[in-house]
Order: sequence, then structure tokens, then C-alpha cells
Amino acid sequence: MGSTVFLGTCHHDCPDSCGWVATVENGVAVKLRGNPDHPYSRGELCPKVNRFIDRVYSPDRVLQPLRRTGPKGSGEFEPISWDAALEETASRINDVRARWGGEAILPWWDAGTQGLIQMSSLDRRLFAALGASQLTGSLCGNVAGVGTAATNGITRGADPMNVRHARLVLLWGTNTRLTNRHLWPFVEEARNNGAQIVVIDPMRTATAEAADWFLQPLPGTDVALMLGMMHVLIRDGHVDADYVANHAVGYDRLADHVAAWTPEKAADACGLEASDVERLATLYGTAQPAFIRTLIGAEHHENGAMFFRTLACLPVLTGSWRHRGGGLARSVGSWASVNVDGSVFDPVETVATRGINMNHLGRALTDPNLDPPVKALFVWGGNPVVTVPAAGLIARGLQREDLFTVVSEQFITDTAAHADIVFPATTQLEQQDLVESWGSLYLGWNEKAIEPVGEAVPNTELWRRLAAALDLADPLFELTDEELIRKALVGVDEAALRREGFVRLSVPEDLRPYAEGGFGTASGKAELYSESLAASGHPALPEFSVPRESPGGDPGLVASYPLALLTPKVHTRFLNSSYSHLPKHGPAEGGPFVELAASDADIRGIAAGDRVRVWNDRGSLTLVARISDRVRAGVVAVPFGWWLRDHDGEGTANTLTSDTLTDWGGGVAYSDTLVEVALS
Ligand SMILES: Nc1nc2c(c(=O)[nH]1)N[C@H]1C(S)=C(S)[C@@H](COP(=O)(O)OP(=O)(O)OC[C@H]3O[C@@H](n4cnc5c(=O)[nH]c(N)nc54)[C@H](O)[C@@H]3O)O[C@H]1N2
Ligand SMILES: Nc1nc2c(c(=O)[nH]1)N[C@H]1C(S)=C(S)[C@@H](COP(=O)(O)OP(=O)(O)OC[C@H]3O[C@@H](n4cnc5c(=O)[nH]c(N)nc54)[C@H](O)[C@@H]3O)O[C@H]1N2
Ligand code: SF4
Ligand SMILES: [Mo]
Repeated sequence: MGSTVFLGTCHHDCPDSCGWVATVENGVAVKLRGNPDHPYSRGELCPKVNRFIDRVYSPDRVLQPLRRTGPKGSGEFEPISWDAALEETASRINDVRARWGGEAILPWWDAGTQGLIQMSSLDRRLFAALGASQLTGSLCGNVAGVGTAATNGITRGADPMNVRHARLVLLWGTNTRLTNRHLWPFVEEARNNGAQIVVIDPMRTATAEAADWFLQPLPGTDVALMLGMMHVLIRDGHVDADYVANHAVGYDRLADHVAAWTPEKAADACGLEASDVERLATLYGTAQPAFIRTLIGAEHHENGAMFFRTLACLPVLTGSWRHRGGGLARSVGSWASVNVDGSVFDPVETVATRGINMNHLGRALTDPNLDPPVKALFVWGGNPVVTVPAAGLIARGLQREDLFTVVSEQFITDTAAHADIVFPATTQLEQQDLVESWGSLYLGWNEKAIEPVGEAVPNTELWRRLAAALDLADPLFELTDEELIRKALVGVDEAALRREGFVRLSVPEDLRPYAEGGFGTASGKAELYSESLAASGHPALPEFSVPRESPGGDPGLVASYPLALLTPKVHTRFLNSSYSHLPKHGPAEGGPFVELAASDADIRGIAAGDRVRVWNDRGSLTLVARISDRVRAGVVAVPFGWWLRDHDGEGTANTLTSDTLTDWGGGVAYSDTLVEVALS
């Protein structure tokens, strides 16, 4: 039999949403390569997904429904039939509803697949019909969105690909070469045309190494840097007075406010030199077009939303929104609504039930006063035991014998190991979907390339089967996956989408959303001073606040735990906690470690290669020390993504991290965490 090719799109929670071509022989996927015609990913995948077929056919895949046989967390299961698994799940859910009410049920999901229908569609109808608690908050992205929207009114920004037209590129709190690798060639294109590349990050990342200039502020202090920049921009006449007069409100109040933010004061707050602040502001005020690229790295702070609210003021002051290659680019996910209406999956009638922030899963599972308690938990598309802060609390909560936990997974993750029932989930090769990219303005098609491996099913099918077992009816449950996708498409050339594997959203190449103003605020102007922020109890002007759990914060905490901990994405073969368990991914990245500056190591008598303890009140890890100039004095870093077994069961990076919520936007301050380190 000959081979057949299928066009698809990577489903991972990654800005790139690469187009791919899968080759299938005799029903078996034998090759997966980048789609060379894709205008953004241009034929390349990445070190994770180049070996995706190993993931699909891994001997560790969950291929049948499983029922727990050992203690929670042991990962001991027996295979059972789909009928038995559905029956047991339905009867437990019905018991919980009868005894505790629907709110005792909690769905917890993330973007393990960010496909339109497999991430979240029918689940909304199912859990609404059950009257379940609602999952609120966000691990990633929402804070950046609402932060910029506080200035711009809406979350839309520049097309990242237009970075190629810039003369100055600020990569601010994003590690492009690792996390957004397909954008890097466009950044290089700008550089080849004469642009300077500046990276601003508390870590000397792979991206920082490739910059023309690298600035290393202390974590969580960038707002001070921006206030200092604004001081210089205004002082030195680098403000586009015409743009500001026509398209912004609150300029005078902002100018008064930043008058006090001299470069010296700003530099002092963020651990830089005043001359750095001067130089950055002058560069930004004089180079046009100047392009700011950010993603989510800086939102994981107590002042995370304020970072984005303040950052969004910069292109307004300089009028850089006028230019192609100017403005501010972050997630472009919200542009997808031009051609995709995901609200078609929303419940028709909703009963207002309580919300539980997804970052507080551990608290919700262990809070003795929560009424009703969470008695049934469904998890899909995420691995919270590894990826959510204060993770020790989650693992403890999942041990509760009175909690019924259902996980839909491809693998027995640290979260799935705590489940009562595991349902086998398909991979992107085995399911149909549409992918809305948040890194480019292309919609990706994903044709199912192979039949599901074992008895795995797409998430949509799990919800259909569960709905039937629970006797819940909804016209949406009758639709096929293809019909569901079609229901959400608006003005898309479906033939082209399927033929090419992608279509561009209906937005112009020369996308300049605010060139003529048109901000999404009530006034239609950018709000340098925001009445609506003030009305919701936040500072009306950009204001710097020192995170409580940071070296400049709560003195009591700092006395016990003087070092700031970052837990970044570091490994090219990892995607969050996915892949570290696979033989061609994890071992190639070595293992977990802690990086610390030579001066911090010296004071503690630590040498490179020593085994050290990294701890705070939340937990303790034993790690190999690396002495590194990638972090500054006072800052240490432990890579994120390794599982419990890689840490001998002690915990993971997120056992240590803070679950304090961000200023607004329902995110979480992973990166405001204090620890101490000592020889173990
Ligand atoms: N290889 C790989 N690629 C990935 C992922 C992965 O796990 N592995 N994950 C994917 C996901 S889910 C996402 S959301 C994206 C994220 O993409 P990015 O936002 O680019 O990635 P992060 O590494 O989370 O954060 C970026 C940088 O922010 C820095 N940072 C932390 N605090 C501050 C601060 O206060 N100020 C400044 N200026 N910088 C700060 C961190 O040191 C880090 O280098 O990456 C995606 N791509
Ligand atoms: N310390 C620290 N913590 C972090 C971060 C950090 O930088 N540092 N980054 C944060 C960020 S930005 C993010 S986005 C989160 C990510 O956190 P999570 O969303 O929990 O990410 P993953 O670990 O990739 O887990 C995704 C899971 O979904 C499963 N999956 C994939 N496709 C499907 C499917 O079709 N169906 C089902 N049922 N399951 C599927 C995969 O097998 C995998 O186990 O982590 C956050 N946590
Ligand atoms: S994980 Fe990201 S870079 Fe890798 S193939 Fe998927 S979309 Fe592309
Ligand atoms: Mo993310």
C-alpha cells in the first residue's frame, strides 16, 4: 500500500502553532515534518515535536480506561472497559450531586491541546448541566491580556511577523529563541536590515546571549524601569505630541507622575545603572519603528498586570503604533475571533455557580471550610501536580480518600497517578481540530491522520460518552467533530484551509491596529490615566509596587529566605511538563539543577556540582548546584518541567513557588518566590 500525507497543525501550548505534514503508511504514522508552505513556521518543527511520533506510539501511552488499584499517587491501575469506566464515573458523579450539589464537582483544564474543540467545547455544556463549580483564573496569558487592555481597551496588538520591519526590537520578558523559535528568523531579518536587538530579562537566556544589548533587571521590577524611561522620553522631548493629543487621555497626569521617576530612582529599584535607563529610553525614543515583543514571562509576578498596563503606555507616548514594525506584540490569539466564534459552545443558559481559581487548586482541595467541599475533580489537558504553584498542596489534596478524581490523559503524569479513573486521550495525529495560533495570524487545520491508538478518544468524544452515561441531552452532543468546527467558523474559505493546512485570518498584512487611534476604551483613546482601573481599586496611573515575596519585600520573609527563585522554561526538548518523561527528551536534557551566582555560592561554601538543599516554607528540593553568570547575585533558578520522579519524589520546582495571585487578571506570581540554599 502506498503512503498518504495529511496536513495538520501542532496543538501544543506554544505560540508557534506550526503547520505539519504527516506521512501515513498502512495506517501507521511514519514521518512528521514541518509544512514547507506555512508562511510563519516555514517547514520547521522543533526539538520536541520532531520526535512526536515516538510520543504517539510510546509504550507508556494510556490505551484503555484505567481504575486505580494502589494508593493515590502510586500510579497502580488496572485496565477496565469503557462501559465500566463510564458507569463508575456516572454513578460517583450522581452520588456527589445528590449529596453535595453540583458545585462539589470541579472541572480543571488547561491548554495541553489548544485546539478549538479539543481544548474546550462540549465540556462547557456538560459541566454547566451538572451545575459544577466554574474554573476561573489563568496559568498563562490572561494577565498580559487584561494588563494591556487596561491601557488599550482591548487585548489586540501588533502582528509579531511585522517585527521584521523594525529598526529597534525590545524582547521584553520573553525568551524568543526557546519559547517562540519560529519568530527568531523574523527578528534576525530586522537585524540584517540594521535593527538593534535588546533583551530585558532577569536571566541571561539563550535569547539574551544573541542580543546586541542585554539588560538584567531584578525580577518583578520592570515597572520602575518603564517609569524611568517615560521620565526620559518626556524630559527629552521624545513624545509624539500629535499622537498623544489625538489618541490618548491622561498625558498631563502621567507626566506629573513620572517627573519623580528619575533614571537614578528607577535604576535603584531595578538593580541597573542610571545610564542604562537613559540609554534604553533614548534608543526607544529615537528609533522608529520600534517594536516591543513580550509574551508571558513577566506576568508571573504580584505586579504582573501592572507590567503590561505600563508597557502598553510606551508605544502610545512615542506614537510607534503609527508604523508597520512598531507598537507592541504579545499573544495575537484575540485576533482569531475575526474568523472563529468559540462562543457557540457556551451553555445556552447558565446557572451562576461559584468560581474557583485554577491556580488555587491545592487550596480548594484542602480547605476545610470550603462549602461544599470539592468531592469530584475532572482534569484534562494539564498536569497541575507539576505545573501549578504550591504544588505540594495539590498532591496532598489529591490524596484525599473522599475525593473522586477523573483524569483524561495520554500518559500517567504525576496528576494522573492520583486519579481514581483515567480515560485514554488521543494525540493530535488521531483527532480533528482547528488551531487558533497566538503567535501568528494564521489559522491551522488539523486533519486526523491515523485511527486512535488503542481505545483512546478525543476529548469531544469523552464528553459525548459521559453525557450519555449521565443522561444529559444537548443538541451539540449530536454533532460530529467536523460539524462542531464548522459551527464556529466565520467567513473562512474552508476548501483553502483543508487544501493548504492553514489560512490567514481576515486581517491585513500591514496590520497597524492603533495607527489612527481606535483604541477599545469608552473614549476610543489610550488611557495613560485610567478611570476604570481606579474604579476597580487599582492605581489609575502606572505605579511600581515591590512584590511582597521578593528580596525588596516583606522583611520577615527575606530574613529567612533571602534569595529570589525563578523557575523558568529552559529545555529545548520540553514543553511545560510534557516530554520530560520520554526517553529521547528527558535524558538528553540531563536533569534538574539550581543555578546560583558565584557570590551567593561563595557565602554558602557551595562549589559547582555540590548537592544542595533549596527550600522555603512550602517545601524542599535537593539539587545539583551550578555556578552561573546567567543569574545575578540574589537570584537563583531551578528549571521547570521535571516530574516528581526526577526529584526523587521530594517535589518539583512548583513545590516551592508562590500561589499569591497577581494584582488583577487572576494569574499567579510563580516568579515572586523566596528561598534559601545550603549544602545538603
Ligand atoms: N521549549 C519550550 N517552549 C515553550 C514552552 C516550553 O515549556 N518549552 N512553553 C510554552 C508556553 S506555555 C508559553 S506561555 C510560552 C512562554 O513564552 P515566554 O513568555 O517567552 O517564556 P517564559 O520562559 O515563561 O518567560 C520569558 C522570560 O521572562 C523572564 N522573566 C521572569 N520574570 C521577569 C520579569 O520580572 N521581568 C522580565 N523582563 N522578564 C521576566 C524569564 O526569565 C524568562 O526568560 O512558551 C511556550 N514555548
Ligand atoms: N514554575 C513554573 N511553572 C509554570 C510555568 C513556568 O514557567 N514556571 N509556566 C506556566 C505556563 S506558561 C503554562 S501554560 C502552564 C502549563 O501547564 P499545563 O497545561 O499543565 O502543561 P503540560 O505540562 O504541558 O500538560 C499538558 C498535559 O495535557 C496532555 N494533553 C495533551 N493533549 C491532550 C488532549 O488532546 N487531551 C487530553 N485529555 N490531554 C492532552 C498532555 O499529555 C500533558 O500531560 O505551566 C505553568 N507553570
Ligand atoms: S511545540 Fe511549538 S515550535 Fe514545536 S512544533 Fe509545536 S508549535 Fe512548533
Ligand atoms: Mo503558557
